[in-house]
Amino acid sequence: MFSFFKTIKSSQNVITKDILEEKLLECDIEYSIIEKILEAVGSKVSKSELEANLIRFLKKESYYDKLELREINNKPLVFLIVGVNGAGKTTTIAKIGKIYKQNSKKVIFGAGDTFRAAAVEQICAWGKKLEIPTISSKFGADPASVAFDTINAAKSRNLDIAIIDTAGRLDNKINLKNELIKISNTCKKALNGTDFYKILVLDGTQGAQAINQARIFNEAIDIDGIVITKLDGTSKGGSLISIIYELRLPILYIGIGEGEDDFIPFDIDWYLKNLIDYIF
Ligand SMILES: Nc1nc2c(ncn2[C@@H]2O[C@H](COP(=O)(O)OP(=O)(O)OP(=O)(O)O)[C@@H](O)[C@H]2O)c(=O)[nH]1
Ligand SMILES: [Mg+2]
Repeated sequence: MFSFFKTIKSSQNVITKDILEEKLLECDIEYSIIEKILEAVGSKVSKSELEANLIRFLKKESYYDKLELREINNKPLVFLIVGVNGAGKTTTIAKIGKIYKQNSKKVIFGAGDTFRAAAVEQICAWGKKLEIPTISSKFGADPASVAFDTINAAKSRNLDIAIIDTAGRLDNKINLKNELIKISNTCKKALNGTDFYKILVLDGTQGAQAINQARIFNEAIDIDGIVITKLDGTSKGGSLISIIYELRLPILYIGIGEGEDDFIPFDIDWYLKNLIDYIF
């Protein structure tokens, strides 16, 4: 069973606030957030007290309880996958595709990253491995036109799910935003004005940087939900707390490896239990 925070259990019931702060820092939780979580506690903290404070902070103050992916019932159901270079977009597309395929849905991929050399080959290789068709164009082609073709192929073949890859360049904020808006508008046009999901992929080892990236993407195209990758093999699970608190967007899945099965739905209660079990 995957767990974020790996340690030898101390089985203590009460620890000092200083040790608790140290442990939370070790998990990569930002100090300003730790201060907020521990605002009301005394010099010694019990397991149940920490639990109550975390719940207050994450579920009430950040309204996480009310955050859910909005419902869209389109056919095809379209996912536009965005994020910076190397965040894990293409791998995430494979993982989402596999889940839908296992649920007997007919899936198609769109190779919308026409910018990075070998990006088209990478998604086509995933498509081949998972037996999911992939719509692609040549290197340097207009990504919006690939998105358009992918949605049209899904419509004409009566498929359920279309998942569209994008390039992750962030060298120029204005260009990135313009490109995102163009692809997003094109998807909407291909869907005759109906809705689709815009999913942001964030590298979970990037901390505050990931939050800044998310803001830029969210400003350009309203993001519906987040996937956080690379949470395997680190004790960095604590960065999720900042993401939850700062962005107030639903975290849908987390990536815990490079394979197509290394993907688990995110559940806030499970996450909090992991964190608390690490400390006590
Ligand atoms: N350990 C680990 N590696 C991951 C995870 N997700 C993706 N990767 C790896 O991270 C690297 C980048 O992943 P990609 O899926 O190619 O990322 P991308 O966002 O499509 O990158 P660009 O196409 O360059 O923008 C690859 O080596 C992946 O195998 C994860 O959850 N855990
Ligand atoms: Mg990619």
